[in-house]
Amino acid sequence: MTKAIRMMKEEIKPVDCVIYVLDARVPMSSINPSFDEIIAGKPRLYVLNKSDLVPQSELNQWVRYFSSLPQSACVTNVSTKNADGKVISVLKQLNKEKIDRFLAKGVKKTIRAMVIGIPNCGKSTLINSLIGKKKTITGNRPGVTRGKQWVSVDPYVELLDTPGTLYPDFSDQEKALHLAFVGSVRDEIVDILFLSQKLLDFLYENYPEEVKSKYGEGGTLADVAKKRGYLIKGGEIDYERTAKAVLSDFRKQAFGKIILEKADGRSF
Ligand SMILES: Nc1nc2c(ncn2[C@@H]2O[C@H](COP(=O)(O)OP(=O)(O)O)[C@@H](O)[C@H]2O)c(=O)[nH]1
Ligand SMILES: [Mg+2]
Repeated sequence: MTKAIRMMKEEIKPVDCVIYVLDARVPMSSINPSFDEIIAGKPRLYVLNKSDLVPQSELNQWVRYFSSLPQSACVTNVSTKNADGKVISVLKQLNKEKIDRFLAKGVKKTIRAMVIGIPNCGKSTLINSLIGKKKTITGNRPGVTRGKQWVSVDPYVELLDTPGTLYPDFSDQEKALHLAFVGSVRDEIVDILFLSQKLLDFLYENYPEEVKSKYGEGGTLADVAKKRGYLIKGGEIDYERTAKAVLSDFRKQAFGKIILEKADGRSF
C-alpha cells in the first residue's frame, strides 16, 4: 500500500467531502480506481485543475461529463495558480445543510475536505492558493507532499492535503505515457528517449502546426536535435539533451494549449 492510500484510509472517517483534483490535460488518467473504495459514500467535488493549459471547448465537455457522474456532487474548473475561492464557496454550498443544521444548535460546524489526486495534479498549489500563503509544499515533481496537515482556509472549511499516488496498473501503455508526459510519473523511472519520441509522435499527429513551427518538419528526436543544434562534439546528436528539451518544452506550454484526452472518450 502506498503512503497516500494508507493516509487516506486513516483520515477519511471524519471527512465531510472529498475534493478530487484532476489534471485537465489528462482527466481520464487522473482517475485512480484505488481511491474508490476509500472515498465511497463521501460527496465528491471534482476540480478540473490546470485549466489554463487546455482549450476551453474541451474543458467544457469534460465539465459536462463529470457533472453527469452519479457520485459527483459538483464539478468546477480552476487554475490553481490563481484560485479565486470558487472551490471554497462551492464546498460550503455543497455542505450548506450540514452547516445550517449545526448552526441551529449553536454549533459552528467546520467542513473537513480531503484533497486527493494523482501526483503533480496541483493539490498543494490549490491549498496554498486558497490559504494565500505558502504553508504546504509544492513542487513540479511527483511525491513532494509529506506528512499530514489540516489547514484552515475559511472559518467553516478545513482541508487536508494528501500525497498523490498513481494506479499501480500500468498495463495500459497509453495511460502510462500520458501520465509521464504531464510529469505525474517521475522522469527518473522512465526511459526519456522513448517517452519524448512518443510525445513528438503525438504532437506531430495532433498539433502539427504548433510543433513544426518550433521543431521543423521531421518529427524524430534526431530531426529536432539538428534543428535546435543539440549536438555534441563531432556533430553527433545529443539524444539525452534533446529528449529533456522536448519534455520541458511541452510542460512549459511551448506548443500552446494542448489536451491529451478528449471527453468524447477518444484519447489519442
Ligand atoms: N499551469 C498550471 N500549473 C499548475 C496549476 N496548479 C499547479 N500547477 C503546477 O503543477 C506543479 C505541481 O503542483 P503541486 O501542487 O505540487 O501538485 P501535487 O503533487 O498535486 O500537490 C507545480 O509546478 C505547480 O506550480 C495550474 O492550475 N496551472
Ligand atoms: Mg503535493
